Amino acid sequence: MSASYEAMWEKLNLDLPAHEGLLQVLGKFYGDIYLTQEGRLRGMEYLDFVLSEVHGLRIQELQEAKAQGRKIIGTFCVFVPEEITLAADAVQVGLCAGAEIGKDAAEKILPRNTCALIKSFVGFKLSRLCPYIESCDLVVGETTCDGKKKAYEIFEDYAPVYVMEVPQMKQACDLDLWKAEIGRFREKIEAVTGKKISAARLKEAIRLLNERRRVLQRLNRLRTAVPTPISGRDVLLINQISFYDDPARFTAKIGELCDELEARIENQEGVAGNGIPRLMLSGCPMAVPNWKLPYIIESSGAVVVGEESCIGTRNTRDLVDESGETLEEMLEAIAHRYMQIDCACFTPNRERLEHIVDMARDLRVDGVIHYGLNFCQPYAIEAFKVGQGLEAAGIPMLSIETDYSMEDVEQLKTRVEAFLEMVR
Ligand code: BJ8
Repeated sequence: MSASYEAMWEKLNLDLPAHEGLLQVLGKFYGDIYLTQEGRLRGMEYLDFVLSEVHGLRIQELQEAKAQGRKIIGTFCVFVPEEITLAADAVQVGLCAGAEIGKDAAEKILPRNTCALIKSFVGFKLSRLCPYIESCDLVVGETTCDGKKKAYEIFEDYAPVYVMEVPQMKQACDLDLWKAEIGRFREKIEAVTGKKISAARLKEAIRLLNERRRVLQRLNRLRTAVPTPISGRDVLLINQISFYDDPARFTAKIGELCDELEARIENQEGVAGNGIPRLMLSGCPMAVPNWKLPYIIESSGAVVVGEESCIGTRNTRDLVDESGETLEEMLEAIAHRYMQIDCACFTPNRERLEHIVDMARDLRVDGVIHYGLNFCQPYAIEAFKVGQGLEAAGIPMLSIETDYSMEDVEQLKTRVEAFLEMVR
Protein backbone atom coordinates (compact mmCIF):
# COMPACT_ATOMS: atom_id res chain seq x y z
CA MET A 1 0.00 0.00 0.00
CA SER A 2 1.29 3.43 -0.95
CA ALA A 3 3.36 5.44 1.53
CA SER A 4 1.42 8.52 0.41
CA TYR A 5 -1.42 7.38 2.65
CA GLU A 6 0.73 7.64 5.76
CA ALA A 7 -0.12 11.27 6.37
CA MET A 8 -3.82 10.41 6.17
CA TRP A 9 -3.44 7.52 8.62
CA GLU A 10 -1.44 9.73 10.96
CA LYS A 11 -4.17 12.33 10.86
CA LEU A 12 -6.65 9.61 11.74
CA ASN A 13 -4.47 8.84 14.76
CA LEU A 14 -3.72 5.25 13.74
CA ASP A 15 -0.91 3.39 15.46
CA LEU A 16 1.34 3.52 12.38
CA PRO A 17 3.85 0.73 13.15
CA ALA A 18 1.11 -1.69 14.25
CA HIS A 19 -1.01 -0.69 11.26
CA GLU A 20 1.88 -1.38 8.88
CA GLY A 21 2.23 -4.83 10.46
CA LEU A 22 -1.50 -5.45 9.95
CA LEU A 23 -1.31 -4.51 6.26
CA GLN A 24 1.62 -6.81 5.70
CA VAL A 25 -0.13 -9.76 7.31
CA LEU A 26 -3.32 -8.99 5.41
CA GLY A 27 -1.45 -8.78 2.09
CA LYS A 28 0.25 -12.12 2.65
CA PHE A 29 -2.96 -13.79 3.82
CA TYR A 30 -4.82 -12.45 0.78
CA GLY A 31 -2.09 -13.58 -1.58
CA ASP A 32 -2.15 -17.11 -0.16
CA ILE A 33 -5.92 -17.48 -0.08
CA TYR A 34 -7.05 -15.54 -3.13
CA LEU A 35 -4.31 -15.02 -5.64
CA THR A 36 -3.35 -18.70 -5.72
CA GLN A 37 -6.73 -19.66 -7.21
CA GLU A 38 -6.64 -20.90 -10.77
CA GLY A 39 -8.91 -19.75 -13.59
CA ARG A 40 -10.03 -16.64 -11.74
CA LEU A 41 -12.51 -14.32 -13.47
CA ARG A 42 -11.27 -11.10 -15.05
CA GLY A 43 -13.94 -9.23 -13.09
CA MET A 44 -12.25 -10.20 -9.82
CA GLU A 45 -9.43 -7.80 -10.62
CA TYR A 46 -11.67 -4.98 -9.45
CA LEU A 47 -12.25 -6.76 -6.13
CA ASP A 48 -8.52 -7.45 -5.76
CA PHE A 49 -7.88 -3.77 -6.35
CA VAL A 50 -10.53 -2.61 -3.85
CA LEU A 51 -9.18 -5.00 -1.23
CA SER A 52 -5.61 -3.87 -1.87
CA GLU A 53 -6.83 -0.30 -1.25
CA VAL A 54 -9.06 -1.18 1.69
CA HIS A 55 -7.21 1.19 4.01
CA GLY A 56 -5.98 3.46 1.20
CA LEU A 57 -8.08 4.76 -1.66
CA ARG A 58 -11.47 4.05 -0.06
CA ILE A 59 -10.42 5.86 3.12
CA GLN A 60 -9.19 8.73 1.00
CA GLU A 61 -12.62 8.83 -0.67
CA LEU A 62 -14.26 8.95 2.73
CA GLN A 63 -12.02 11.87 3.75
CA GLU A 64 -12.94 13.68 0.53
CA ALA A 65 -16.62 13.09 1.25
CA LYS A 66 -16.12 14.51 4.74
CA ALA A 67 -14.37 17.55 3.30
CA GLN A 68 -17.50 18.13 1.18
CA GLY A 69 -19.62 18.12 4.32
CA ARG A 70 -20.86 14.53 4.12
CA LYS A 71 -20.96 12.41 7.28
CA ILE A 72 -19.65 8.86 7.72
CA ILE A 73 -21.90 6.44 9.59
CA GLY A 74 -20.47 3.12 10.81
CA THR A 75 -22.59 0.04 11.50
CA PHE A 76 -22.28 -3.51 12.81
CA CYS A 77 -25.51 -5.05 11.66
CA VAL A 78 -27.64 -5.36 8.53
CA PHE A 79 -30.60 -4.02 10.51
CA VAL A 80 -29.39 -0.43 10.20
CA PRO A 81 -31.33 0.98 7.21
CA GLU A 82 -28.78 2.36 4.80
CA GLU A 83 -31.55 3.97 2.72
CA ILE A 84 -31.99 6.59 5.44
CA THR A 85 -28.28 7.30 5.76
CA LEU A 86 -27.91 7.65 2.03
CA ALA A 87 -30.98 9.86 1.70
CA ALA A 88 -29.31 12.26 4.15
CA ASP A 89 -26.27 12.34 1.85
CA ALA A 90 -24.12 10.41 4.34
CA VAL A 91 -21.93 7.39 3.62
CA GLN A 92 -22.58 4.15 5.50
CA VAL A 93 -19.78 1.66 6.11
CA GLY A 94 -19.78 -1.74 7.81
CA LEU A 95 -17.41 -1.94 10.77
CA CYS A 96 -17.61 -5.62 11.65
CA ALA A 97 -14.13 -7.03 11.73
CA GLY A 98 -12.80 -10.49 11.07
CA ALA A 99 -9.23 -10.38 12.40
CA GLU A 100 -7.76 -11.35 15.73
CA ILE A 101 -5.23 -8.58 15.91
CA GLY A 102 -6.74 -6.40 18.68
CA LYS A 103 -7.90 -9.34 20.79
CA ASP A 104 -5.55 -8.73 23.74
CA ALA A 105 -6.64 -5.11 24.01
CA ALA A 106 -10.31 -6.10 23.74
CA GLU A 107 -9.98 -8.71 26.47
CA LYS A 108 -8.87 -6.01 28.89
CA ILE A 109 -12.38 -4.59 28.84
CA LEU A 110 -14.54 -7.49 27.64
CA PRO A 111 -14.90 -11.03 29.02
CA ARG A 112 -12.74 -13.57 27.21
CA ASN A 113 -15.83 -15.60 26.39
CA THR A 114 -17.17 -12.94 24.04
CA CYS A 115 -17.53 -13.78 20.35
CA ALA A 116 -14.59 -12.98 18.07
CA LEU A 117 -16.58 -10.50 16.00
CA ILE A 118 -17.28 -8.26 18.98
CA LYS A 119 -13.75 -8.57 20.33
CA SER A 120 -12.44 -7.72 16.90
CA PHE A 121 -14.24 -4.41 16.45
CA VAL A 122 -13.52 -3.36 20.01
CA GLY A 123 -9.90 -4.46 19.63
CA PHE A 124 -9.48 -2.56 16.37
CA LYS A 125 -10.72 0.60 18.06
CA LEU A 126 -8.59 0.23 21.19
CA SER A 127 -5.50 -0.59 19.14
CA ARG A 128 -6.08 2.34 16.74
CA LEU A 129 -5.93 0.07 13.69
CA CYS A 130 -9.13 0.76 11.79
CA PRO A 131 -9.30 3.87 9.61
CA TYR A 132 -13.03 3.25 9.05
CA ILE A 133 -13.89 3.55 12.74
CA GLU A 134 -11.63 6.60 13.01
CA SER A 135 -13.44 8.22 10.05
CA CYS A 136 -16.91 7.80 11.55
CA ASP A 137 -19.02 10.72 12.71
CA LEU A 138 -21.44 8.27 14.27
CA VAL A 139 -21.37 4.57 15.04
CA VAL A 140 -24.78 2.88 15.06
CA GLY A 141 -25.28 -0.17 17.24
CA GLU A 142 -28.38 -2.26 17.73
CA THR A 143 -30.02 -4.47 20.32
CA THR A 144 -29.60 -7.82 18.61
CA CYS A 145 -27.50 -10.25 20.66
CA ASP A 146 -26.62 -9.56 24.30
CA GLY A 147 -22.91 -9.45 23.54
CA LYS A 148 -23.19 -6.57 21.09
CA LYS A 149 -25.86 -4.79 23.10
CA LYS A 150 -23.68 -4.66 26.21
CA ALA A 151 -20.44 -4.02 24.32
CA TYR A 152 -21.90 -0.79 22.90
CA GLU A 153 -22.28 0.50 26.47
CA ILE A 154 -18.50 0.28 26.78
CA PHE A 155 -17.77 1.26 23.19
CA GLU A 156 -19.49 4.62 23.66
CA ASP A 157 -16.59 5.68 25.88
CA TYR A 158 -14.40 5.52 22.78
CA ALA A 159 -16.63 6.61 19.88
CA PRO A 160 -19.94 8.46 19.33
CA VAL A 161 -22.50 5.65 19.54
CA TYR A 162 -26.23 5.54 18.84
CA VAL A 163 -28.21 2.35 19.44
CA MET A 164 -31.33 1.22 17.57
CA GLU A 165 -33.74 -1.07 19.36
CA VAL A 166 -34.35 -4.16 17.26
CA PRO A 167 -37.32 -6.21 18.52
CA GLN A 168 -36.81 -9.87 19.40
CA MET A 169 -40.13 -11.15 18.03
CA LYS A 170 -42.16 -10.46 14.89
CA GLN A 171 -45.66 -9.73 16.15
CA ALA A 172 -47.72 -6.67 15.15
CA CYS A 173 -46.55 -4.76 18.24
CA ASP A 174 -42.90 -5.52 17.32
CA LEU A 175 -43.41 -4.05 13.88
CA ASP A 176 -44.86 -0.92 15.52
CA LEU A 177 -41.80 -0.67 17.75
CA TRP A 178 -39.52 -1.09 14.76
CA LYS A 179 -41.36 1.59 12.76
CA ALA A 180 -40.93 3.98 15.68
CA GLU A 181 -37.22 3.08 15.81
CA ILE A 182 -36.84 3.86 12.14
CA GLY A 183 -38.46 7.25 12.76
CA ARG A 184 -36.09 7.88 15.67
CA PHE A 185 -33.13 6.84 13.50
CA ARG A 186 -34.22 9.22 10.76
CA GLU A 187 -34.32 12.10 13.26
CA LYS A 188 -30.88 11.18 14.57
CA ILE A 189 -29.38 10.99 11.09
CA GLU A 190 -30.97 14.30 10.12
CA ALA A 191 -29.51 15.89 13.27
CA VAL A 192 -26.02 14.45 12.68
CA THR A 193 -25.92 15.39 8.99
CA GLY A 194 -27.84 18.65 9.31
CA LYS A 195 -29.83 17.55 6.24
CA LYS A 196 -33.56 16.90 5.94
CA ILE A 197 -34.51 13.69 4.18
CA SER A 198 -36.84 14.40 1.26
CA ALA A 199 -39.16 11.91 -0.44
CA ALA A 200 -37.21 12.28 -3.70
CA ARG A 201 -33.88 11.48 -2.06
CA LEU A 202 -35.29 8.56 -0.12
CA LYS A 203 -36.83 7.13 -3.28
CA GLU A 204 -33.49 7.35 -5.04
CA ALA A 205 -31.69 5.70 -2.10
CA ILE A 206 -34.21 2.84 -2.08
CA ARG A 207 -33.71 2.34 -5.82
CA LEU A 208 -29.92 2.40 -5.59
CA LEU A 209 -29.69 -0.08 -2.71
CA ASN A 210 -32.26 -2.39 -4.30
CA GLU A 211 -30.07 -2.39 -7.39
CA ARG A 212 -27.13 -3.51 -5.28
CA ARG A 213 -29.27 -6.30 -3.81
CA ARG A 214 -30.51 -7.29 -7.27
CA VAL A 215 -27.03 -7.67 -8.69
CA LEU A 216 -26.01 -9.85 -5.74
CA GLN A 217 -29.17 -11.91 -6.20
CA ARG A 218 -28.20 -12.35 -9.85
CA LEU A 219 -24.72 -13.45 -8.80
CA ASN A 220 -26.19 -16.02 -6.43
CA ARG A 221 -28.59 -17.35 -9.05
CA LEU A 222 -25.67 -17.95 -11.39
CA ARG A 223 -24.10 -20.17 -8.77
CA THR A 224 -26.89 -22.71 -9.17
CA ALA A 225 -25.11 -23.78 -12.38
CA VAL A 226 -23.23 -27.07 -12.41
CA PRO A 227 -20.27 -26.74 -12.51
CA THR A 228 -20.32 -23.57 -10.45
CA PRO A 229 -18.64 -20.69 -12.28
CA ILE A 230 -17.10 -18.89 -9.28
CA SER A 231 -15.46 -19.91 -6.03
CA GLY A 232 -17.12 -19.39 -2.66
CA ARG A 233 -14.08 -17.43 -1.51
CA ASP A 234 -14.55 -14.93 -4.30
CA VAL A 235 -18.26 -14.49 -3.58
CA LEU A 236 -17.55 -14.02 0.13
CA LEU A 237 -15.10 -11.28 -0.77
CA ILE A 238 -17.69 -9.62 -3.02
CA ASN A 239 -20.23 -9.66 -0.18
CA GLN A 240 -17.67 -8.28 2.28
CA ILE A 241 -16.71 -5.45 -0.06
CA SER A 242 -20.39 -4.57 -0.61
CA PHE A 243 -20.38 -3.17 2.94
CA TYR A 244 -17.89 -0.43 2.28
CA ASP A 245 -17.58 0.23 -1.44
CA ASP A 246 -19.52 2.98 -3.20
CA PRO A 247 -22.93 1.35 -3.95
CA ALA A 248 -23.37 2.55 -7.56
CA ARG A 249 -19.80 1.68 -8.59
CA PHE A 250 -19.95 -1.69 -6.86
CA THR A 251 -23.25 -2.59 -8.54
CA ALA A 252 -21.90 -1.74 -11.99
CA LYS A 253 -18.75 -3.79 -11.46
CA ILE A 254 -20.59 -6.85 -10.14
CA GLY A 255 -22.97 -6.57 -13.09
CA GLU A 256 -19.97 -6.87 -15.43
CA LEU A 257 -18.71 -9.83 -13.44
CA CYS A 258 -22.11 -11.52 -13.80
CA ASP A 259 -21.94 -11.03 -17.59
CA GLU A 260 -18.61 -12.83 -17.52
CA LEU A 261 -20.12 -15.60 -15.39
CA GLU A 262 -22.96 -16.06 -17.85
CA ALA A 263 -20.48 -16.53 -20.68
CA ARG A 264 -18.63 -19.04 -18.56
CA ILE A 265 -21.79 -21.00 -17.85
CA GLU A 266 -22.68 -21.01 -21.53
CA ASN A 267 -19.32 -22.63 -22.23
CA GLN A 268 -19.92 -25.07 -19.36
CA GLU A 269 -16.80 -23.83 -17.63
CA GLY A 270 -16.53 -23.91 -13.88
CA VAL A 271 -14.09 -23.42 -11.03
CA ALA A 272 -14.56 -27.01 -9.91
CA GLY A 273 -15.27 -30.22 -11.80
CA ASN A 274 -18.70 -31.85 -11.99
CA GLY A 275 -18.02 -34.40 -9.27
CA ILE A 276 -16.75 -31.92 -6.70
CA PRO A 277 -19.02 -31.66 -3.62
CA ARG A 278 -21.07 -28.43 -3.49
CA LEU A 279 -21.46 -27.02 0.00
CA MET A 280 -23.43 -24.18 1.50
CA LEU A 281 -22.40 -22.18 4.55
CA SER A 282 -25.01 -21.11 7.05
CA GLY A 283 -24.81 -19.12 10.27
CA CYS A 284 -22.74 -16.25 11.64
CA PRO A 285 -21.42 -13.51 9.37
CA MET A 286 -17.82 -13.71 8.12
CA ALA A 287 -16.45 -10.18 8.27
CA VAL A 288 -13.39 -9.19 6.26
CA PRO A 289 -10.69 -10.67 6.47
CA ASN A 290 -12.27 -13.81 7.89
CA TRP A 291 -11.73 -16.23 4.99
CA LYS A 292 -10.60 -19.16 7.12
CA LEU A 293 -13.39 -21.70 6.73
CA PRO A 294 -14.14 -21.17 3.00
CA TYR A 295 -10.43 -21.58 2.35
CA ILE A 296 -10.29 -24.81 4.36
CA ILE A 297 -13.33 -26.16 2.51
CA GLU A 298 -12.13 -25.19 -0.94
CA SER A 299 -8.63 -26.48 -0.36
CA SER A 300 -10.11 -29.81 0.78
CA GLY A 301 -11.70 -30.62 -2.57
CA ALA A 302 -15.14 -28.98 -2.29
CA VAL A 303 -16.65 -25.72 -3.46
CA VAL A 304 -18.89 -23.28 -1.57
CA VAL A 305 -21.93 -22.28 -3.64
CA GLY A 306 -23.97 -20.29 -1.12
CA GLU A 307 -23.76 -18.31 2.12
CA GLU A 308 -26.85 -18.15 4.32
CA SER A 309 -25.43 -15.31 6.36
CA CYS A 310 -25.64 -11.55 6.82
CA ILE A 311 -22.52 -11.34 4.69
CA GLY A 312 -24.46 -13.32 2.12
CA THR A 313 -28.08 -13.89 1.18
CA ARG A 314 -29.63 -12.80 4.49
CA ASN A 315 -28.62 -9.29 3.49
CA THR A 316 -29.67 -9.44 -0.15
CA ARG A 317 -32.75 -11.66 -0.33
CA ASP A 318 -35.41 -9.01 0.37
CA LEU A 319 -35.99 -5.78 -1.51
CA VAL A 320 -37.71 -2.61 -0.29
CA ASP A 321 -41.05 -2.09 -2.06
CA GLU A 322 -40.38 0.73 -4.51
CA SER A 323 -43.99 1.79 -5.08
CA GLY A 324 -44.17 4.33 -2.22
CA GLU A 325 -44.31 8.03 -3.13
CA THR A 326 -44.60 9.81 0.20
CA LEU A 327 -42.00 9.74 2.96
CA GLU A 328 -44.42 7.85 5.21
CA GLU A 329 -45.08 5.16 2.59
CA MET A 330 -41.39 4.68 1.97
CA LEU A 331 -40.49 4.53 5.67
CA GLU A 332 -43.21 1.94 6.12
CA ALA A 333 -41.78 -0.11 3.21
CA ILE A 334 -38.30 0.11 4.74
CA ALA A 335 -39.61 -1.08 8.11
CA HIS A 336 -41.32 -4.08 6.47
CA ARG A 337 -38.25 -5.04 4.48
CA TYR A 338 -35.88 -5.02 7.44
CA MET A 339 -38.30 -6.98 9.62
CA GLN A 340 -37.94 -9.89 7.19
CA ILE A 341 -34.31 -10.43 8.23
CA ASP A 342 -34.15 -13.84 9.86
CA CYS A 343 -31.37 -13.28 12.39
CA ALA A 344 -31.05 -15.92 15.10
CA CYS A 345 -31.61 -13.15 17.67
CA PHE A 346 -35.35 -13.49 16.91
CA THR A 347 -37.69 -15.96 18.52
CA PRO A 348 -39.22 -17.95 17.07
CA ASN A 349 -37.19 -17.92 13.87
CA ARG A 350 -38.88 -20.59 11.76
CA GLU A 351 -38.52 -18.68 8.52
CA ARG A 352 -34.74 -19.05 8.71
CA LEU A 353 -35.09 -22.83 8.81
CA GLU A 354 -37.33 -22.73 5.75
CA HIS A 355 -34.97 -20.37 3.92
CA ILE A 356 -31.99 -22.66 4.58
CA VAL A 357 -33.72 -25.75 3.20
CA ASP A 358 -35.04 -23.86 0.16
CA MET A 359 -31.64 -22.38 -0.53
CA ALA A 360 -29.85 -25.72 -0.15
CA ARG A 361 -32.27 -27.28 -2.66
CA ASP A 362 -32.03 -24.40 -5.16
CA LEU A 363 -28.25 -24.50 -5.07
CA ARG A 364 -28.22 -28.29 -5.39
CA VAL A 365 -25.81 -28.69 -2.51
CA ASP A 366 -24.44 -31.96 -1.22
CA GLY A 367 -24.25 -30.66 2.32
CA VAL A 368 -24.41 -27.64 4.62
CA ILE A 369 -21.77 -26.46 7.05
CA HIS A 370 -23.30 -24.54 9.92
CA TYR A 371 -20.82 -21.93 11.03
CA GLY A 372 -20.89 -20.43 14.50
CA LEU A 373 -18.41 -18.19 16.23
CA ASN A 374 -17.42 -19.47 19.66
CA PHE A 375 -19.65 -17.94 22.37
CA CYS A 376 -22.36 -16.91 19.90
CA GLN A 377 -25.36 -18.44 21.62
CA PRO A 378 -28.13 -17.43 19.17
CA TYR A 379 -26.54 -19.27 16.25
CA ALA A 380 -25.10 -22.14 18.28
CA ILE A 381 -28.46 -22.96 19.80
CA GLU A 382 -30.36 -22.48 16.57
CA ALA A 383 -27.97 -24.92 14.85
CA PHE A 384 -29.91 -27.77 16.47
CA LYS A 385 -33.15 -26.87 14.69
CA VAL A 386 -31.28 -26.13 11.45
CA GLY A 387 -29.83 -29.65 11.63
CA GLN A 388 -33.28 -31.15 12.23
CA GLY A 389 -34.77 -29.25 9.28
CA LEU A 390 -31.97 -30.30 6.96
CA GLU A 391 -32.11 -33.90 8.11
CA ALA A 392 -35.81 -34.03 7.33
CA ALA A 393 -34.96 -32.72 3.85
CA GLY A 394 -32.24 -35.37 3.44
CA ILE A 395 -29.38 -32.86 3.42
CA PRO A 396 -26.34 -33.62 5.62
CA MET A 397 -25.05 -30.91 7.94
CA LEU A 398 -21.81 -30.39 9.81
CA SER A 399 -21.81 -27.89 12.67
CA ILE A 400 -18.59 -26.02 13.29
CA GLU A 401 -17.76 -23.50 15.98
CA THR A 402 -14.53 -21.58 15.77
CA ASP A 403 -12.98 -18.13 16.08
CA TYR A 404 -10.45 -16.06 14.15
CA SER A 405 -7.33 -17.84 15.36
CA MET A 406 -5.40 -20.23 13.13
CA GLU A 407 -4.77 -22.73 15.91
CA ASP A 408 -7.62 -25.06 14.95
CA VAL A 409 -7.06 -25.06 11.18
CA GLU A 410 -5.74 -28.63 11.05
CA GLN A 411 -8.52 -29.90 13.28
CA LEU A 412 -11.16 -28.14 11.16
CA LYS A 413 -9.62 -29.52 8.00
CA THR A 414 -9.88 -33.05 9.39
CA ARG A 415 -13.56 -32.54 10.24
CA VAL A 416 -14.35 -30.99 6.86
CA GLU A 417 -12.56 -33.82 5.03
CA ALA A 418 -14.49 -36.44 7.02
CA PHE A 419 -17.74 -34.63 6.15
CA LEU A 420 -16.79 -34.55 2.48
CA GLU A 421 -16.11 -38.28 2.55
CA MET A 422 -19.60 -38.75 3.92
CA VAL A 423 -21.41 -36.52 1.39
CA ARG A 424 -19.52 -38.05 -1.52
S1 BJ8 B 1 -28.84 -9.40 11.76
S2 BJ8 B 1 -26.44 -12.02 12.43
S3 BJ8 B 1 -25.43 -8.72 11.53
S4 BJ8 B 1 -26.89 -9.37 14.72
S5 BJ8 B 1 -21.69 -13.67 15.97
S6 BJ8 B 1 -22.12 -10.46 17.37
S7 BJ8 B 1 -24.98 -12.58 16.87
S8 BJ8 B 1 -22.58 -13.25 19.38
S9 BJ8 B 1 -23.43 -10.72 14.08
FE1 BJ8 B 1 -25.43 -10.21 13.26
FE2 BJ8 B 1 -27.22 -8.30 12.79
FE3 BJ8 B 1 -28.04 -10.74 13.39
FE4 BJ8 B 1 -26.90 -10.28 11.07
FE5 BJ8 B 1 -23.69 -11.58 18.43
FE6 BJ8 B 1 -23.35 -13.98 17.41
FE7 BJ8 B 1 -21.26 -12.44 17.81
FE8 BJ8 B 1 -23.08 -11.84 15.93
